[in-house]
Amino acid sequence: MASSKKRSRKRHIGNKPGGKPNSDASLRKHVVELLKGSHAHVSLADALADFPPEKRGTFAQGLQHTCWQLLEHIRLAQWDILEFSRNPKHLSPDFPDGYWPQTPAPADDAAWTKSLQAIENDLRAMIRLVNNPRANLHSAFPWGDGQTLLREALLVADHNAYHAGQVVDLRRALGIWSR
Ligand code: NI
Repeated sequence: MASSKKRSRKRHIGNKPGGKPNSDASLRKHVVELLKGSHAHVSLADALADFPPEKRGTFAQGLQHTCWQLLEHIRLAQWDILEFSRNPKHLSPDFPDGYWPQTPAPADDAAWTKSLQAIENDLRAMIRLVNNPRANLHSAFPWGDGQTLLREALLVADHNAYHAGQVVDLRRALGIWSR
């Protein structure tokens, strides 16, 4: 591990007037934009918005998952990555069963809303971690196998974007996507 004494302390966030751009603040900004994920494609929130309740557990021909399955998978994976990034004692669920719901449809309206809200809350928590200037993006966590906060944040953005695309495809196949 590199000596922490050699690491320069950045007291200023953002670009210093007349100085070099602050690459740390710039990287955090780009990663947060990626996590919000609506520049190059539909955001996860938009993909899931106003999903008709009666179709939450419906399979479309040729597609593997219902929207409830995708929603819960997104929630579980994001929660696991977030907790791994901030909690040394976090235990990941069994793969793959622990990353998917038991049933193709939610038990009720409340289950759907709870899952959706958890996804929003956990995403905000990940963004707070990335925005915390005291959290080093590049140093390996003292736990794990060399993972960094930067790697985990990019993993969340990548995974959410992949499954947001699947939600849009599912909606198209079910005839409930109007864009
Ligand atoms: Ni996945």
